[in-house]
Parts: sequence; C-alpha cells; structure tokens
Amino acid sequence: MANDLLIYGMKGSPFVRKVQVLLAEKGVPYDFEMASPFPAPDWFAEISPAKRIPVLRDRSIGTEGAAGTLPDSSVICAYLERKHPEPAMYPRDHFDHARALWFEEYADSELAMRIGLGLFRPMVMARMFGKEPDVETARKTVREQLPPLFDYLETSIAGRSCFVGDALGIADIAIATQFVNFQHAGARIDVARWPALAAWVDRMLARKSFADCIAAERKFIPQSDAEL
Ligand SMILES: N[C@@H](CCC(=O)N[C@@H](CS)C(=O)NCC(=O)O)C(=O)O
Repeated sequence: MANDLLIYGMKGSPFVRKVQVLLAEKGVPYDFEMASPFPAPDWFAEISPAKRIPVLRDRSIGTEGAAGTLPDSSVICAYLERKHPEPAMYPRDHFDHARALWFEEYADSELAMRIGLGLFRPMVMARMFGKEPDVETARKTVREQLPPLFDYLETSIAGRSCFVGDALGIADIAIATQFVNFQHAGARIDVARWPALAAWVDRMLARKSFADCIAAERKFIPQSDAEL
C-alpha cells in the first residue's frame, strides 16, 4: 500500500536529500517519484510554480494535481515537523528556534549557491550531461569562495556537537546535506584549518539517515579524482 507521503525529486539534490534525511531521522516512511527540473515537464510546473525540486505530496490531503502538494524543502520540513513532531528537529526555545532557521537559511542560500553552482554543477552535473568537468571553476570555489563560509561554520560548531542546542536538528541537516554535494564533487575539508567542522561533517555523514542516501547516490554519481 502507498505511503501518505510522496517526494517528487531527483536523488543527488541537496534539497531533496534534506527532506529525505529529516524523514529518516523521524522514522517516517515515504514514497519517491523521480521528477527532473532540467527541464520541468508541464505536469511538474503545476505542483512546483518555481520549477524546483523537491515537492512533497501528502496523499491524505490530495492525490491529484496540486492538491496536497507543497514545494520548497524548508516549507516541507516545517510541515513534517508539525505532522510528525517526534523526535523534534526544531528547538522548542524561541531564540534557539530562530537560530536554527537562520542556519537553515544560510545553508540553503550561501552554502548551496557556492557548492551547487561553483562545485557540484561544474564537476558532477557536467559529466552527467556528457560534458568535460570544469576543474578550474571548482578549484576557485574551493580555494576562494568557500573559506570565509567555513571559517564562520568552524566558529559556530567548535566545542559543540550540534549547531543549535545539544540535539540533532534542522540546522545540522540543512548544512550537512550541502557537504554531501561538496564531497560528491571530490572536494575535502582541510582538517588542519577547520578541525571542528571536518569532524562534525564526518559524524553527520556517518549517520544512517545520510549514509543511506549517499550510498544510493554513489551508484549513479560519477566520482572525481581531480585535485581540488
Ligand atoms: N529553495 C528551494 C531550492 C530548491 C532548488 O533549487 N532545487 C534545485 C535542484 S538542487 C532545482 O530544482 N533547480 C532547478 C532550477 O533551478 O531550474 C528548496 O529549498 O527546495
């Protein structure tokens, strides 16, 4: 029998993975339907006006057309937290809650832009679409664009187990999913320069919720041996 929840998207997308990991951490089963935004077919534009993945369908709300669908990973995760409150992935404390949303936003915008456009697209998507990888762009991203962001993340995670509070939450999931794409592109964190961040990424990506996604993605994502 079909699950209530259905994710439309492509494996390898950090935003799709963010939703998958949140569901796995909550122990909620879901179905997955492949939907590519490159380019988005007409039926997909109806449920995703911005033509982006992921989109969630809650079949208990609607099974046809746009009924029961929600686009955008942040909206989806916030909905899932209300629908399946345990274990909580958003802090109860008001200020911590807002801090968690800040880290989610920072990951989805600042980190995603640099890792997605500057690293994953030139190294991984290029090859998936039959093109030569653009190693120079990727190198520039790793050496010039990302270090200030890593400095901020290092300061924020040093001496802590999680970005906000002491339990895994949306801030950790949103940041860590971007590092999966960083690694898929063949990049590695300089442990000497960002030791706390590197250790936290290793811990996060070893969690079953992330490891299962990564194992599935490695089957079709071309691995890179370029020196970045
Ligand atoms: N803010 C959106 C971003 C989603 C997003 O950018 N997804 C990418 C795939 S990783 C996409 O659909 N890109 C298609 C495009 O930009 O045309 C979210 O959190 O879901």
